[in-house]
Amino acid sequence: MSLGIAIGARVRKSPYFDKTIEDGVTSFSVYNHMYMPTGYGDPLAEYDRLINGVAMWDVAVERQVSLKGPDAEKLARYLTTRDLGALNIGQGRYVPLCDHRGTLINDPVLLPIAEDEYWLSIADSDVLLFSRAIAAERGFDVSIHEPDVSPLAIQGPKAVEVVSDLFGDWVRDLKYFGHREARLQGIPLHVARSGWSKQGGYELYLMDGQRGGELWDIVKEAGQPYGIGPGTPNYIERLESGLVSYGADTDDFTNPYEVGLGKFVSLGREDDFIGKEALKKIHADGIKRQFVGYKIEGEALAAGNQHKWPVKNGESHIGFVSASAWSPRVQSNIGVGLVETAFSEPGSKVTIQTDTEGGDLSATVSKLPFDIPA
Ligand code: THG
Repeated sequence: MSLGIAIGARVRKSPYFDKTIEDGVTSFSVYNHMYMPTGYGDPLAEYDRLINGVAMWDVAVERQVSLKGPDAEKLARYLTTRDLGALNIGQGRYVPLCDHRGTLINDPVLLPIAEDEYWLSIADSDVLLFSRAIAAERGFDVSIHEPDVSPLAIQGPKAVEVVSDLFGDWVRDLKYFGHREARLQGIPLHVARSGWSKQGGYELYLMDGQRGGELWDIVKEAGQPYGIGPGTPNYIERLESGLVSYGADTDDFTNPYEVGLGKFVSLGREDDFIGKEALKKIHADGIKRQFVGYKIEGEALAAGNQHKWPVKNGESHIGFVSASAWSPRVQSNIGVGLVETAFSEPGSKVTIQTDTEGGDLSATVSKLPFDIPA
């Protein structure tokens, strides 16, 4: 089967778009109304670079929602479920956002940029619209817009070498989610220690979309001694690591407790935040589903199930598998998804109704992240 995605003027392009084409991108998804590279035609090489070397990813789709003005901090705190405590410029936090029903609507990284400016580095949903409406309804004095900022991720165990060659040894001292303004041959950007993998790395938040091609070339050149190559947020590694993919793993009823983000919900906060009342009730009632791993029997699966595969106990539908692949490190097919809590204990046996030639496959529920044999 060979399916295409239409490339046109309606969907937004990353500043690195032309460079990703030059470097052989073979597939895109759409995320925050932009094309996002999802592969360069050699998934195992891309996986190997991330696990053992270094890869560069066009993640310009991680758009920033800038909250700016006297009430920016107040709005940031009101939008997030987390108790942010003291917030210092140059730090960052992973901050789930919920709606008034306690449903997860995004899982951004919050970056305090200035006393009166906060960026939400967002996953795939319209936080700009939501936060503008909330700010207006609350009468907050804040302006909200999407700045010209486009992250380029450098991920993998050798990322630190590439980034310190480019910027200096200070990048080694950045804490996780820490960020600092810098320039690279005059290109304005923020260097952050972050990225959607557990292999370590950095993100360069390009602040001039006209200079994406230049930045791409500089990073590619600096990475040559370390064997850098193109990659994308990695389908297999994120399953192994148990990172939640908002939209893939969640639906319109998913709360943060179900997907392991309960530790970022601070019901004890004295101030109000969106979803607080609903989340109190959800917490008191207990969750009905939980995000788990699956070890799946059968032939090696190609990465990426097109549909959410139903998970069954006999004939009853008890959950789904939102993503699956063969894991070279676990040496098994693995998947993730939500399952009813009665079946969420590691070791539970379930049946997965795949849409592959293998048909129904037996699977065992596993904890997340998966154990990686030494
Ligand atoms: N980069 C940037 N913005 C983003 C993403 C990104 N915005 C949203 C999207 N990814 C998904 N959200 C994330 C972002 C970071 C992490 C997980 C999901 C993450 N988690 C660590 C972990 O789970 O180990 C640390 C969490 C913690 O303890 O605070 O890094 O990729 N710019």
